[in-house]
Order: sequence, then C-alpha cells, then structure tokens
Amino acid sequence: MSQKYTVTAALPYANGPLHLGHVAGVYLPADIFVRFLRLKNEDVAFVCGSDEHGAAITLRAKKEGTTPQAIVDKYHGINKKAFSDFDISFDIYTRTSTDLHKKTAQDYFKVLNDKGSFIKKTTEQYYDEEFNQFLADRYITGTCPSCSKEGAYGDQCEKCGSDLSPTDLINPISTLSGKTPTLKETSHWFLPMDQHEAWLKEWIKEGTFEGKQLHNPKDWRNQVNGQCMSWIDGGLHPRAMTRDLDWGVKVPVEGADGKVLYVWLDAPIGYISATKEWAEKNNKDWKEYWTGDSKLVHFIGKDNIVFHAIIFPILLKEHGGFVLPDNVPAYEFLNLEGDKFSTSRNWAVWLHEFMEANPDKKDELKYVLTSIAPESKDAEFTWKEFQARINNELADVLGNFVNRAVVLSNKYFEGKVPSRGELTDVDTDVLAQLKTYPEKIEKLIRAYKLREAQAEAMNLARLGNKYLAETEPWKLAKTDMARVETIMNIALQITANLTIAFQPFLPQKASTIAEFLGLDLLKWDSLGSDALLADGHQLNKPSILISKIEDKFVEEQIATLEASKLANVETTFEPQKDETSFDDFMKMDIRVGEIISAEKVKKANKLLKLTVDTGLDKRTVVSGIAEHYSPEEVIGKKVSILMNLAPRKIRGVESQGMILMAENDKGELSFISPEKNFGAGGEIR
Ligand code: B3M
Ligand code: ZN
Repeated sequence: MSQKYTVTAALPYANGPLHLGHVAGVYLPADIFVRFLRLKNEDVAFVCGSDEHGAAITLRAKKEGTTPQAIVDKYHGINKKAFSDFDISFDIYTRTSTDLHKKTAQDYFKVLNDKGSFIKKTTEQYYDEEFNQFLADRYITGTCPSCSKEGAYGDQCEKCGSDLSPTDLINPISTLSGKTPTLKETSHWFLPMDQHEAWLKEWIKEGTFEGKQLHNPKDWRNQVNGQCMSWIDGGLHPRAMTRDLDWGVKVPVEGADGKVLYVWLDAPIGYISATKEWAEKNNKDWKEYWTGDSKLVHFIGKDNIVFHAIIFPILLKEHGGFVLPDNVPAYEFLNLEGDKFSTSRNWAVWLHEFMEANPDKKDELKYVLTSIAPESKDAEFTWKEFQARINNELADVLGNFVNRAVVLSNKYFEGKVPSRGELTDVDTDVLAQLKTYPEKIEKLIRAYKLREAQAEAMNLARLGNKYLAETEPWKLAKTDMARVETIMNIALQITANLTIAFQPFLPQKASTIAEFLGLDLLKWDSLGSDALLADGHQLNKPSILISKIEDKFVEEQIATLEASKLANVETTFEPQKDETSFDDFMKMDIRVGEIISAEKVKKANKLLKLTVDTGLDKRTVVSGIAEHYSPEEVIGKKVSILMNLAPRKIRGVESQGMILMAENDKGELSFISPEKNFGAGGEIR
C-alpha cells in the first residue's frame, strides 16, 4: 500500500517575480522530493499557488498606482508560467483569490470560532490618520525590540525572526504615510497561542502528540527545532487572526464588518483549498491527504518557520481531525554575487527572465542550485560557479561518461547492447558498488539532504568514468573484442542506472539519456540493477547532452546584473524620513560613550550585552551587532549613545539606551565615534 503525502511549497506572494533565491530555497527541493516519491510509487499531492492577500500585495499596488487585483493577476501569471517553464511539477498551482479558497478559509474560521478557539478582544492598534487605516503586519515598521534592527514589520522581524505585534515596535512608522501613527481602539479575534505552549513544546521536542509518536525531532533541521524552541521558551503570545483591511478573505461572523482574515491564517489554509481543488479535478478525496496517516511536509524559507511549525499546527490542532506536519524543511537564504538578493534594488536573477533567455538550460540551473542549496547555512550563487559546475561536473563527468558508453557501443556493435562474458575483479567490484547506490541516495533524499543526494548520483557517473579509464576498451578493441563486449555492457548498465538516479534532480537530462539508450523511464526499484538493458537491445545515436558555458555567457550575466543595480542605485538607501522639528530633535540626549565590557546574549545570536561608560554613569545597553562585532573587539570603542530612550527588556535584559550605528548599502555596520579623542560624556547635538 503506497504512503500518502501532501507536500506543500510556500505560496509566493503575488507581489513580484520569483528569483533564484526563492527557487533554490523552496520550490526546487520540494520538486526533487516529490519526483523521488513518485518514483517510489507513493501517493503524493504536491500543492502550491499564489498568496494573493496581505499587505505585501496592497503596498505593491499603491507603489505601482494600480489595484491589488491587477497586481495579483500580473504576478500570478508570471510566476505560474515561470514554474511551468522551469518544470516544477506541482499537481496544482492555484491562487488564494478563488471562491473555493475563500469558502474553505471562512468555513475553517467558523469551525474555530464556534469551538471558542479565539478570544475576541478590544485593544489599541496603531492607526494612520492620513490614510484612515489601522496598521498591522507590513503596514507598520520600526525598530525590532529583540535585535534593535530597523525595518521590522508589525508581525515579524525578518532579520532575527522574532514574532512581533505592532505595539512591540520601537519608533513605529506607517509604511503608508511615513508618519508616526496614533493609537485607536479596535476589536479582533485573537488566537491564544500561549495556551498551546505545553503540547507544542512536547510535539517539537519529543515529536509526540496526545501520547502518539508522530515524528522524530532528529529528522527535523536544527534551525527549525531551534527557532521553535526559542519562540516557545520566550513565551508565545495571543495573536490577532483578523485585520481591519478591505483586501482579503472577509471574516464570516457577525460584528466583523471591514475585517478580513490575517494573511497567515488565510494562506496556510490555501494548502487545504489547493488540495480540494486538485482532488475535485482528479476524482480524489482531498481529506485522505490531510487526515489519517498521510504525511504533511512543508517546504519553506527560514523566515516562514513560526507560521508553519507553530501557528498553522495550532490551527490544525484546534480544527481537529487533521494531521500535523511530518517535517518542515526550512531553507536558509541564497545570496547573489556577494550581496543579498533584493527585489527593491533589483539585485536578482529572475526565474522568468532566465527561462525566457535560456529555455535549454533548465536542468543546468537545477543542477547548480541544488549543488549550492542553502540547506543548513546561507549560500552564494555566482555566475563563475554556475559555469564551473556545469563545465567541470555536468559536462566533464556525466556528459563525458554517457557519451563514451553510447558512442563506443554504436561504433563497435552497431548500437546493439553486447553480452557480458567472464567477469574480472574490476567488473565484479564495479557491479557491487552499483548496488549500493539506491540505499545511499534514498537515505539522503528522505533526510532532505538533497545536495548530498545529487552528489551521490554524480558519483555514480564518476564510478562509470573510472571503470572505463581502468579498462580502456578503446585500446582493447584492436586485440580482445570479447573483453570490450563485457566492458561496454557494464558501462551501458551504469548509464541506464543514471536515468533513474538523476530523474528527481535533472528530469530532462534523465529522459534524454534514456532516449540515447532507447529505454523507457524506469522506477526507483530498478536502480542498482546490472540488467536494465537486454543483450541485443538497440541503442539510438547520442547527441550532445550538456553544452559547456562559455566565458562570454558569464560576462553577459554579470554585466546585466551590474547594469540593473546601477539603474537602481538611487533606491539603495531608504528614502528620507518625514520632516521633524528642531524641538523634537533637541529632546534626544545623545552622548559619547565608551564600551567597557561586552558579552553575547544567551539564545540570541544577533545581540550583545554592553556596559557603556556614558560619562554620567555606567549602564547596560543591548545592541543587535553580534553578527558584525565580537564582544572582544568592541571593548574600548567610543560610540554615540542615545541616552534618554525609554528602557526596555530585550531577551530578559534591561536595556537603557541605544547605540547609534551607521549602515552602508551592503548592510555593513560602523560605530559613530568622534574623530577627536573625546572622553565619555561628550554631548552630541
Ligand atoms: N507568502 C510568505 C512568503 O512568500 C508567504 C508564504 C505563505 S505559505 C502559506 O515568503
Ligand atoms: Zn529582530
């Protein structure tokens, strides 16, 4: 009996195109995993679609002077086509603006509301008087209370991952008007996440739920378990699941006029509605993929962990009857040519543009992105590495071996598979090694170690090359054709195995190799066999499997990137903030301080706890600079310190003030110190 799986890939916001960072860190790994499961004859629903609600959409519409519907229609189309051109084999790629999704999300909300899963509360929320709009999520930004970084949103800090509420932000600013918001009362339906800490902690730490072992935490990535435990240990808080907005799924209960579902309640339910839509079209029962022993796997980027491993599981548990995620393979970030991918600075390789310009290079791109996938730490994409991986590995190892096996067999045996004679030790050894590959590769794929799994498939091609180099059939052809027959039979069996091993990673190349062999694509359980091609089987003539990447191609790509970045240089820095008054500025008391001690803050890899001599006193300040400075190197530094900022607790440490830092367009930080050797206490104004 096949195992049922629902594999989801994070629904991309339909507010812009997809770049290679999105692809490497969510969609390609998900596709590889699903292709493998299908090869194993598992029963998989691979679902995705455009996430079409939330502030990301309406803010983009405002920026482009158009409507949210026009934005989602535009980018849903671009992204859907890009995924199709790149051969990401979703069973369905839908969108959250469908009626089916809206009804699914509203019914879901009603079930939870009727069960009393929410607490309806009236609280003060930030409000933009100019736009007459309440501010939540990406409508409000400010300094993160956890890492002191600017640019945190009202629901999350994308830099340190903290889950936030708008009222947590320091110096909040409306992203609509750029002004400081006011506070105004409004009521919302809150999910009391604090009430779920106990079972969540057990489920994340032990993998058990209601006394049943659901998964092994050791199978989850450390960064996922780590981030979840740090949130739970830091204390979960009630979170509003509705918003005062007009773009989104309307809240389907009395007294909710002008309110929509929070996009992170709405979007994950999009996985369920997508499964429903697919099941209806394929005469399946969607419930079988969300209940019973079906396995739910969420492929996401690391900034989405809390939503998939904390919030959505609470929603699934509260609804009742649904499975919990079996795994949440979260990816780190991919950087580009020494800088972060950036939509706003147009520093990106857009998937749809790459596919339009290079329709014949999709598997080459797949190979490179999987080779450098940011599975456990951020990774770097460079066009030089793109060229090196394709030329030195794909072409020189895989292409070279396949070409020799098929060309020589065509040359010596008119393209018919020769029979094997007596085996030598070299032959038996290579056939014994061939048999180890199915388990080696399967184990890595099921552990979501797809980089290593692909490398093992490439090692199978290396094994073939080594075998031909050791046996040198081209030399023996003059003297011992019987021996050549045995060697070429074995080389062809290895080639046939490569069509299976590479199917999850390079489906197009696998099919091309199979065509060379005149072979139908085989399932996983054929991998490792030394009898995939019968004696006398007719091969076809091969063509070039992999074309090498020329230097000119690399130079063109880099020139395009530089040009696009230059074209956007004026938007590298945040736009100037709104005008302020001299009086307001004079309220700030900024002094020269000297750092006299420093240490890391436990469980907060971005924070340093500093003791600063301010000339008036010695005080503790928590600063989000731990990724830029070690404690040792900041001792003795003269800094600018904002003295009269209201004290606040950051990760349990009372911070009295703020160290002012300069940040350049590469995200590098610098202290702001007097150019003369001023002592601590000097006033800055
Ligand atoms: N659209 C966030 C993102 O695109 C969000 C994912 C939703 S998955 C339910 O990064
Ligand atoms: Zn932060």
